[in-house]
Amino acid sequence: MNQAAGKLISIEGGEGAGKTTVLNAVRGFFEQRGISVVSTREPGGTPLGEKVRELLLAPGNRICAEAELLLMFASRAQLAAELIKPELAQGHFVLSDRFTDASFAYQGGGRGIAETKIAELERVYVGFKPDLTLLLDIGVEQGLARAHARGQGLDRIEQEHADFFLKVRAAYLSKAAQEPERIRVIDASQPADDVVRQVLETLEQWMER
Ligand code: T5A
Repeated sequence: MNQAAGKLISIEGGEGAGKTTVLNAVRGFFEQRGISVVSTREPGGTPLGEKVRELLLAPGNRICAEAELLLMFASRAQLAAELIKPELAQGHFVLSDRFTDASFAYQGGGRGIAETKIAELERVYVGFKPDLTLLLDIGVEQGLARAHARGQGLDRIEQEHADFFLKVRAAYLSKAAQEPERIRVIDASQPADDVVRQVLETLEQWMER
């Protein structure tokens, strides 16, 4: 791999998949190899994006599917312009807690917006995909149980029905099947140490390509 080139790595998964633990492990993996990593998240990651995130996640806000999709992309366009593109241009690695695949899964699979519409927004307003995506796959019940066990209350999207999350999971797995080189599926139902082990093996393999 050309170490001088910046790379974007995203971490995806349903609710309670364990992205936070994995994000820390991925950051550690690169830092141990002397590669500086900038972490960010979606929606959010910039001052504007964090305001959009509050709008999107506040329980009780009434947001139609199309507005939800466009707000996700507003946050993403700002993040791409303000942080991701400049960091990649400097040869840095960017680690993002979710990116456009989440829109395909949640607004596409979950809300039923056509994949072609989301792909068009991706093409016109983002213009790039992550170099590597780690998809933390977990059964919906198990993931929601973890999210509930955090005891922090549920945000607007977490309050959706199980059926919504079943569609989200199916859409993620379908995208991974379409792009198996970029999207690596990790079995996130395992204890945290085992999940991290799978992630580190995947990263080692990816770095050696
Ligand atoms: N969204 C986002 C869209 O709809 N479209 C989009 O385009 C984008 C970008 C916010 C929401 O926005 C939606 C998706 C989301 O609904 P978010 O901030 O990523 O996105 O919100 P969440 O997915 O809700 O993030 P969580 O913090 O809930 O999930 P994590 O990070 O996957 O879970 P984490 O790491 O906090 O773990 C949850 C709990 O499980 C435990 C942890 O300790 C924690 O208590 N845990 C484990 N327990 C047992 N075994 C393991 N292996 C464990 N790993 C973690």
